Amino acid sequence: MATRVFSGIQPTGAIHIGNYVGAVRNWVRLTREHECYFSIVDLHAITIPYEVKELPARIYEAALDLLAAGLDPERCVLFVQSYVPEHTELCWLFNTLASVGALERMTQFKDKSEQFRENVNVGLFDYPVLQAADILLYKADLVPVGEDQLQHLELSREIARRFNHHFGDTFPEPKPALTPAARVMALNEPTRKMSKSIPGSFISLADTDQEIRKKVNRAVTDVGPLEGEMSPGVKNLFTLLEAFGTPEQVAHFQAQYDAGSLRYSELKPAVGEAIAGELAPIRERRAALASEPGGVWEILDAGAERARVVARRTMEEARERMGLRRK
Ligand code: AQP
Repeated sequence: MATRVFSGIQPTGAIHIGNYVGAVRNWVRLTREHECYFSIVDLHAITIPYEVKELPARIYEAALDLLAAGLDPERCVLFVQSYVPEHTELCWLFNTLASVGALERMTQFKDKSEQFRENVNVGLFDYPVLQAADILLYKADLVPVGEDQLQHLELSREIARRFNHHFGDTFPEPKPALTPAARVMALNEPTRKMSKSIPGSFISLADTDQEIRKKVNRAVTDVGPLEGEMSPGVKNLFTLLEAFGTPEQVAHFQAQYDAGSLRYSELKPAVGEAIAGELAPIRERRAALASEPGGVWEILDAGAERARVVARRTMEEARERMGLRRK
């Protein structure tokens, strides 16, 4: 039986090259072999402060980026989370199985509560339970994730186990598919990860060649003396070259580095060139898709319809198992 895959991305800003090498490029590969569900998780995005007026455009832009980056709606189901209300219904059922203590231990909750002290809302606390519902609604067995999401995925597995134990075998325990690429760090602060919500940290999929080159040239490389260690900024340039360049280029600059003769004036343009080369066709597809009015929303509506077929079936089963339906 084909493996079912689920993953999501938040419409919290422009999709960047970190999201691309850390997630989206891998998603495209997975669609060649598996039944895949990819969601723009807007209900997760609203757990942190956001501009109401901007959200529809962010969702649209995220879909545009994903399609341009190679997700083919014929080969996967691409949809917006809130268009499939079963996500929140299953989340409620799962809330009765998730322990407050486990949620309190979630690193992301602790980090985000620190970051948004003025708005530590219940949605933020419940985020991993909604994530469990996202995955299990489709009975996904494989979830491509970054290392930072492993704790959440473990909770999804725990919820699946508890549900099956109390109400009968219903959900598979989803396994992580760890993304092979290294984490891309922020260009302006290479000790933090590149993030949509950190201005100056990222190169977006929609950036022009000129913007890409300029951003790479300005990337921070020196962060003070580090004895015998590659500085995080230089390491990040190597990460990018590994992700976008050729193995020969990586070997060439590594040899320069080892010999103590690394020249940023050569490395940075090579990195910029490699990124620009891979993003150019994506940007072209993006422009073509954007010129078809209604095209992207139609794809998302059709995706939500397809997702709902599976989601409704799972919900009926879950309600029945939990005694929420008359015999
Ligand atoms: N810097 C990164 N390097 C590699 N992979 C990354 N991902 C995110 N940043 C990097 C991977 O992208 C997928 C989607 O991420 P998300 O939208 O769910 O949220 P995130 O991880 O919080 O991404 P951002 O860009 O940092 O967004 P904000 O600023 O809103 O928090 C995930 O698989 C993630 O691992």
